[in-house]
Amino acid sequence: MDTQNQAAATVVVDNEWRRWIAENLLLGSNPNDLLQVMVAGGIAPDMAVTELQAAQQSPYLAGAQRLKNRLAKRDWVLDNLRRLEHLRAAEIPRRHRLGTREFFDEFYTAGRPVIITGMMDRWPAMNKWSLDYFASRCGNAEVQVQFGRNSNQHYELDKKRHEKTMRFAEYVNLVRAQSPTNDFYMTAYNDSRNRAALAELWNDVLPLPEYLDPSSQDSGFLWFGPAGTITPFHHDLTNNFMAQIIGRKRIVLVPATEIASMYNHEHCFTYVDARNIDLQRFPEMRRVRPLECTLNPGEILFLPVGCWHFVEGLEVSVTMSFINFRWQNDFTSSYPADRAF
Ligand SMILES: O=C(O)CCC(=O)C(=O)O
Repeated sequence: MDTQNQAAATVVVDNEWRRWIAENLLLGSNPNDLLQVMVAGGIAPDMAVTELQAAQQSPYLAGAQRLKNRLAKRDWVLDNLRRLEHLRAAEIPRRHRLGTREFFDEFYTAGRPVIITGMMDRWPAMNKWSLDYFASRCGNAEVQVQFGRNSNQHYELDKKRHEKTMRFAEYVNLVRAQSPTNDFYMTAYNDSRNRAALAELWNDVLPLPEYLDPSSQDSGFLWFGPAGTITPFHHDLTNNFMAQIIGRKRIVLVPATEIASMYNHEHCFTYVDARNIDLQRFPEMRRVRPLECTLNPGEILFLPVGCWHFVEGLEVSVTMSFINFRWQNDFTSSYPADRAF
């Protein structure tokens, strides 16, 4: 859009202006306000009026308006679910050794988060895992981590650019020495390399047949980092278990039904920072009711598909995440291909 040369009124209405007009008319802007912006942008008033009238009468815009109405109806359905959700207590329930049937009926199929306690008590990892154990058992393994995250505020979106390979013992020493920091973190994204390199550690993790399918290939992702790691607000494309082994994590959740207020600009991400929600920049966030919890070692958090979550490592922390549930968990293949929302 060319906004130069305002006084001479020589700017032509190009397709970028037309896209802007269409978008703003669909958003419900007053055509007179749009006219003023166009004239201030250097478009001759009569040309601006003609273009605005053409847009308002355009059958293309009428088609788009129809889709907008349909989306508004879907938003109404989601908003009803959101309002009903707000009638519940604002907390994530903790359930001790939750049974299969109860988990399935009350949480998995209902898309509700829950913290399950008492299911990891027999895991060898709970007693054996420590920084020393990691270094002594797998120190020579070559692993991949996310590195240099402090230099890029969009480090999660750009995670490919932050891959770094190093010996596991070297990484363990970094974690030991530099806490707290968000500059480096071994995440599930690094898993394709790490699962094979650290295979020995997987022997210390027991299957959870009450909820997970032990025959599945997707048998756990390792997250290991110093205190201070931040995984910004995003949602997963699957249901997910976070099983906490070492250290505590602070987690902020926003149910999937709140998506209309989450400023989801690209793929599964938002720029909203859970630590300091800027209500000037993101006013719709006033409608959202975040749920907060601390996940302790030995606890498993169920994160329903689409549920927004922000995760902060309060201490040196190790988590295993799992997606190999006994029930349908492929929501990825039906995810929209065009991810610029
Ligand atoms: O533990 C973390 O830092 C993030 C975990 C997470 O976001 C996930 O498993 O989807």
